[in-house]
Amino acid sequence: MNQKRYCLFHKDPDGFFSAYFIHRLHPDAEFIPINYNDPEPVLEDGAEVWIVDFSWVGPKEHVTERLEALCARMKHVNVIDHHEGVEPALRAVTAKNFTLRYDITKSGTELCFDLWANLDAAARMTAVPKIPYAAELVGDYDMWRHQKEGYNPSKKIDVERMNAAVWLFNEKWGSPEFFQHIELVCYHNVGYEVALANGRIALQVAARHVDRAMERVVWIGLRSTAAPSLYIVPAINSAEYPNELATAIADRFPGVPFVAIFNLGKHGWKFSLRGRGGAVAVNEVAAFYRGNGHKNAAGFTVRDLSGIPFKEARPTAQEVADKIVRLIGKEGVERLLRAPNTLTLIIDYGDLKHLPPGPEAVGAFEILKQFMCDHDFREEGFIETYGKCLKCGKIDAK
Ligand SMILES: [Mn+2]
Repeated sequence: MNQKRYCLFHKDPDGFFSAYFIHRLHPDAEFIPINYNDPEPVLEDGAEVWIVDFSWVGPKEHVTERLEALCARMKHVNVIDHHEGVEPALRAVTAKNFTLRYDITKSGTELCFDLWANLDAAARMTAVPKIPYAAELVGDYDMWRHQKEGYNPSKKIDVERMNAAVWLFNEKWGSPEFFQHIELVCYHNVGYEVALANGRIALQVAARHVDRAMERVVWIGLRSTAAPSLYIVPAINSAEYPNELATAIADRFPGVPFVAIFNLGKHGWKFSLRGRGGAVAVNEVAAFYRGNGHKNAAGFTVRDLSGIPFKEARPTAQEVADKIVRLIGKEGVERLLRAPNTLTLIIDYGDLKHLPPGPEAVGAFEILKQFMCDHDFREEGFIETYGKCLKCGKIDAK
């Protein structure tokens, strides 16, 4: 009977391509896509196990003991990884049947390619080939090399397109058809070109989703285990593109301590928090809601939203007008409208000053005007000039 083999690979493009090169080495292996928080897969004892672009399931602090336990059951365990922070845990594994290939400077794809290419070249007594360009692009994305200074700009676009394209592969991850697809993209021009074209469309779709989602920003209140304060942060309800959305919100609201993406999942409302590298560690926020993660990326799930206050991202023009009238009364509004720089005054009024000049501020002004007389003030040019009612001349703020 053949030796039973498993290959556990990380559920991302770098993991997919890592697994592809292990597949070239051991096409008979059973390929299992996996993430840190996934349940431990059921593996037959006595097998040979490959764990690539990844270091076994569960929390990182238990990696050593879990790998030791796995080694005790298996014929041999190979780990090929490059993820930061896990190296000490991997080096601490002492089992004799454990082989570690770890290099923080290379992608999982490169590490697995190197292993296969060297063995293959030695067996054929040929020169070691160069890594396929598609695989290089996937590895560069994973290593974030395309975001570093000096990276060729046209290659950067290809890196992003290729990574987006790989997420679109619709064969079952780890199936023979899936690896055929990767092979096509790596070794056939048409496969490569089609992937890049698909990736381009995928990025366009993502950009449009982000644009639309940005119109649904809400502000939510979240607590932390580390401080008594309630953080009011911008959030977007979306099941898709959490990373792209987090970047987009953070760019739009540069002063906030962190941002959140949330959606209703199988087990409740899932919140993903993204920190800004500042004073607030989002894992301490997640911990308040029994979640976990890292300083700049963490998450939690709640059964319902009763403990999380929501409000609209920005007051509408009507809300601003209502609030000003409530605060200073109709006479106050009348005074305000007669004053010079009325728009500025409205915008700066108390806690409403976060309403920036723009369509909403103009809208608020328009609503306020309605308190001044019964005529329709929507004639063009009125707002810009703080003019008077063209019918009764009641307001003159000049
Ligand atoms: Mn990787």
